[in-house]
Amino acid sequence: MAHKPEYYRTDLWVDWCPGCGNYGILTALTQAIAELGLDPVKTVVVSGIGCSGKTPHYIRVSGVHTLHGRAIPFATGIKLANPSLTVIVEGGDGDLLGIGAGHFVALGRRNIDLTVIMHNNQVYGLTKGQASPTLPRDMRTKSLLKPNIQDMLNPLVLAIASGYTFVARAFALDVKHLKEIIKQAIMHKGASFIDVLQPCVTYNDVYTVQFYRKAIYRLDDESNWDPIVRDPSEEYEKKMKAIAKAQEWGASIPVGVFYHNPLVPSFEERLQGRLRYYIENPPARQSITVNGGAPLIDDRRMRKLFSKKIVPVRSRRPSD
Ligand SMILES: Cc1ncc(C[n+]2csc(CCOP(=O)(O)OP(=O)(O)O)c2C)c(N)n1
Ligand code: SF4
Repeated sequence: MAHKPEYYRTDLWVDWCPGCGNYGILTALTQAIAELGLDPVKTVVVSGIGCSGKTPHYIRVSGVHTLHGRAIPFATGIKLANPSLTVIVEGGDGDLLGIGAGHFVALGRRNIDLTVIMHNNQVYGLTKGQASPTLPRDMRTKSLLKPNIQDMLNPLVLAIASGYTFVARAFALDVKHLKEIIKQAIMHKGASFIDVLQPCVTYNDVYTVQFYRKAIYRLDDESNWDPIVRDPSEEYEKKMKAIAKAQEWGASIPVGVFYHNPLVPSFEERLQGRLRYYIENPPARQSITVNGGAPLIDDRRMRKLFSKKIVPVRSRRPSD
């Protein structure tokens, strides 16, 4: 049954700073879920820690607010246990590309059907504005004593190189465009990534709303831009073009879909190739008990399973 976006909003007080780009992301995500008519019980929003990490509290679907940098592994477990769910990750640039960088890369390699929405404000908002991995070298925001000493990571290039099969960028305050990109990302069957340019009005006085409004242009407006891979032979060329475009930054910043490859098998399809009944009978549907409540794996069963096959299981320490 279709619901209006308001149906998907909780009554909780939203405590982001007035003017924060996160409001635009929340609105776009809620509208996208409503327009796709997603079942709130079968839709899961998973976040890490940060200002961005509060998103699941404000949206009335299933949700988990996990640990800093650990949203992707949580989401991976949820999706692989129950592939019928729609699972969306909300993370900051620090969360996903700092402490969570290894998990970010692993998701691309696996091409699990998850959607990652990155709130990219170039700073660590919740911990008061330290430089995040997306802040360019020599930039100095309001909260930094000295210009940034480290080089930046380009999130789009990293996503394409890691294997994400849908890679896009949008601006948090262009809600309509962001909503359309989120819908496309959710509908894509594979790992999708959206780099959302999200002004942090409290700690980042370099990448402001005004800055983005002046610099942003739409890839859709370029008559010859076509990011979709329709034949495996196009993959290399489309990736290279997307990587080149992703490096435009400064006076002109492209937004839209950079790369979309629907031909790569998802991790769930790869698993189905090995475990014949994986999709019909995934882990979430399987019983974890026997004989009316005893755990499937207990000490006795473990001993029986392993004693003959691998090494004898000792019941006591050798010195006892
Ligand atoms: C393991 C761990 N390390 C550090 C922290 C402290 N911490 C909390 S939020 C945060 C940074 C948040 O920045 P970002 O992920 O960019 O999100 P934002 O707040 O900007 O949305 C840090 C370092 C933590 N909670 N856990
Ligand atoms: S600190 Fe920045 S990112 Fe966090 S709520 Fe305030 S404006 Fe938004």
